[in-house]
Amino acid sequence: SSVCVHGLGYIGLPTAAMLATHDHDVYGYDTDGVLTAALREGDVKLDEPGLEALVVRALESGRLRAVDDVAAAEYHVICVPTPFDEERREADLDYVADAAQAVGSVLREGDTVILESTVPPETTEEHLRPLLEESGLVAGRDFGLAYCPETVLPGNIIAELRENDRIIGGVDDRSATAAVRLYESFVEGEIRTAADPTTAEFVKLIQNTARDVEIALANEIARIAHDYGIDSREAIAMANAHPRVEILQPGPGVGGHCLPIDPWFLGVGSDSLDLVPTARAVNDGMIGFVVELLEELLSDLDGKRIAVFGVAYKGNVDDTRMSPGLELVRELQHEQKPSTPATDGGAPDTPGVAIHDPHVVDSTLRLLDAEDAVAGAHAVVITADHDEFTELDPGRLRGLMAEPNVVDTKGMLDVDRWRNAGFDVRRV
Ligand code: SAJ
Repeated sequence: SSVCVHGLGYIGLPTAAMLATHDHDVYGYDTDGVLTAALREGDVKLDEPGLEALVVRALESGRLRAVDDVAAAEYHVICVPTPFDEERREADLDYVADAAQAVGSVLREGDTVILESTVPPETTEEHLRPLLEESGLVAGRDFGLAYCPETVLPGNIIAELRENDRIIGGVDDRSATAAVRLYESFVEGEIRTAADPTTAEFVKLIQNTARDVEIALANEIARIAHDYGIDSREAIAMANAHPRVEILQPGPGVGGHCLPIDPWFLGVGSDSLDLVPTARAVNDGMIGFVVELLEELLSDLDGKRIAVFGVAYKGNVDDTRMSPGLELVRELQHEQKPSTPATDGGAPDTPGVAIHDPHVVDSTLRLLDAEDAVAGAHAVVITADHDEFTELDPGRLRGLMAEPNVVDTKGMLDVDRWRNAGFDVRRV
């Protein structure tokens, strides 16, 4: 079939390439002309294992074309960002609206439109549908309309795109059947149809909310364990030996563009959120706990230099959206304000805070290599579990630091090795 994929980010680009390598003729459309031009040269800016190879293969086959104008196609798959508007406490659906308008301009009878972006319940029916019907065509009668959430894990996108189960909610049976036909061409997992798009939207949100709440429990356990002088990771590992207990791992909080946001989408049309916002607050509060651990080591943070290792939102990705590492940088800059004021725009270049991240490329951050970051520092804090950090040589770092302290928020360092090298170690 012919497919136009709208939005070539972390989801749209791999989806477009996957479809193109499964015999579809794919137009990859993005409003960012710089991005599409780079793609035509085979230049993939996202740090995702296997993505560049897949995209290059798709481009070389001639079945994937990165285009600057929306193309007519039998299927339109919308994969645009849906940020959370903090002030209005609602989803920002502007990109969805723009995509709907683009689709509407080329929509024909018999085409099928599929929304993949994460959205509050009822968005497909109440928001997208009327925008598309401005074309004069009617959903369910003249064209198909379905919601099919992506569920892939950054860092493992290509495998999960193929292997994960999918949920499809169509506005009617024909829409659902048409959407199923597209996904079954490359999905090896099970494809399930939900009663309607709203149910499918809800399912996606409760998946991410479940994970957020489960991580909050792990984080709260870590704080309680700390009060008792217990190693929380050891305790959790033992607890998990029970056949019906599966506690997740504590850390510096929950980052990314999904888990910190999706629980709020759930509450856009409901007053029944109670546990969920509390869990959010627990996760957001973990940076405060990390600062407490630093204060245990240094008593006073003022005038101290802290090296923050990992400003990606999690290990082995380059994405810094809502990252705990950056949140810590801001918090430390704030703590140190009197002697070392932060510059405007939140650009973390306070002399008291140094940043190192082997995955992140970001010209607005002053990123240093590991040794420059620890030079003269009083503590290192690990805030993302990048594989590279297991290779750090504590003996060598110690020689460069003002004081040998480390806070490992991800429990990834070999504690004995760091202690033997003279470090005072704290772990979340
Ligand atoms: N984290 C912990 N402890 C854990 C697991 C994760 O603190 O035990 C933290 C991570 O460090 C990170 C955050 O949680 O800061 C989120 O990481 P993640 O790997 O759990 O998930 P994401 O945000 O990368 O991707 C999630 C996934 N959702 C679920 O697993 C239910 C993914 O499958 C979704 O497709 C994605 O959100 C999305 O796009 O919605």
